[in-house]
Amino acid sequence: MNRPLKIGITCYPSLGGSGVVATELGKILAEKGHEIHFITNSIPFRLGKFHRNIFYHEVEVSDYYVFRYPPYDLSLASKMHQVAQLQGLDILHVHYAVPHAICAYLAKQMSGNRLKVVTTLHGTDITVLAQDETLKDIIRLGIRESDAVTAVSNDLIKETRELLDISEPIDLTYNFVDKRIYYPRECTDLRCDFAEPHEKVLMHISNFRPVKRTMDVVDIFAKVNEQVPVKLLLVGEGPDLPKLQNKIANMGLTHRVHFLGKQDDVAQVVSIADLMLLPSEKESFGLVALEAMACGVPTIGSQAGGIPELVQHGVTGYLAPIGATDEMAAYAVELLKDQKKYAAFREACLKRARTEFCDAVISKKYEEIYYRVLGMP
Ligand code: GMT
Repeated sequence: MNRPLKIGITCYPSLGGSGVVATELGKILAEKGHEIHFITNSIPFRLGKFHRNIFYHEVEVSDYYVFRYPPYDLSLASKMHQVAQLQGLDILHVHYAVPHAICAYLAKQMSGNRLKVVTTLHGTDITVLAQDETLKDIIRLGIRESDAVTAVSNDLIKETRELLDISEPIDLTYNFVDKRIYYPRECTDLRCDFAEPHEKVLMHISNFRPVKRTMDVVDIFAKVNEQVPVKLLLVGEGPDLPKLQNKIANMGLTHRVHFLGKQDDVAQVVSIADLMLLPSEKESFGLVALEAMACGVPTIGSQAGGIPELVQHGVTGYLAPIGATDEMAAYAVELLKDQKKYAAFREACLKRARTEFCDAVISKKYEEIYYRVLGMP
């Protein structure tokens, strides 16, 4: 039996799936007896209440007047080093390559190479940023200098190898959900606030960035609405939202759409839905489809990135080529009209989320990686 570890975790504390996965992982590892030190610029939003074995170290940035751009990355690297020294960290686990993997590399140098660094790639840090010539070489450095690199899908591993010419091993660590939080919630009352009993509910949750193709969400919804009475619930905020609101108004569909804004209790909100829509242009994994799956909600989405590794076409949802909104709408109608098929999909969703993508399986995988890099097999 290996000893518990002292693990520093750096992530984006207030944004997106990578921060959610990093925070949930920290919570689970702390429950298993490891000591977790979050080194971030604010308290991770999913941390919630007090947790035994979890500590938070805030990164403060110098705003000295000569700086045109305050050097956040250098302050983070220094803080990582200080926390590693003071707390005796074994591992620094950074989520999202930019700038975290590079800051961790600097912290490791400062600690005389004693500290081990694990980097988890989440998606846009490779699929978007590694295509940017101003960042490509430094992302490659961060990856090559990590003691272990993990990625959230086989597709992301493949893209990383192709875009950055990386031949070192990359471990697969899928996103996961905590089954004590993600299960089908009772939501009869809540559902009544948004839909009549005879209406179905389609849902989309994202940061409303262009890669999410939210205009496709509305097109799919409008096409389904011609054949089945449906409501669309949009959860989250982001740059494409105003454009989307205009499109919905121009189509005369405002009365059938609810904008819920950002929501913390995703399991409760997702449980209202009959189907999740995820027609993304790029999606290394699609955490939201897993959250829906764990609540028994099938996804209709695109075949982008790692989505097919999560959503089994014809079993836990349906997938079509990017932009094929007619096909996606037809699949949605098929599932919504066939109660028997829908029940089978729902069961398959629950089973798959609980077995393949549960917290116990994936957190064990991360622990194995930590012990491996520390030479404690
Ligand atoms: O979806 C986003 O744009 C946010 C981004 C993030 O970094 O938080 O999400 C990425 O990481 C998630 C967690 O691993 C994945 O589930 C998402 O698929 C991935 N997003 C993209 O690849 C676009």
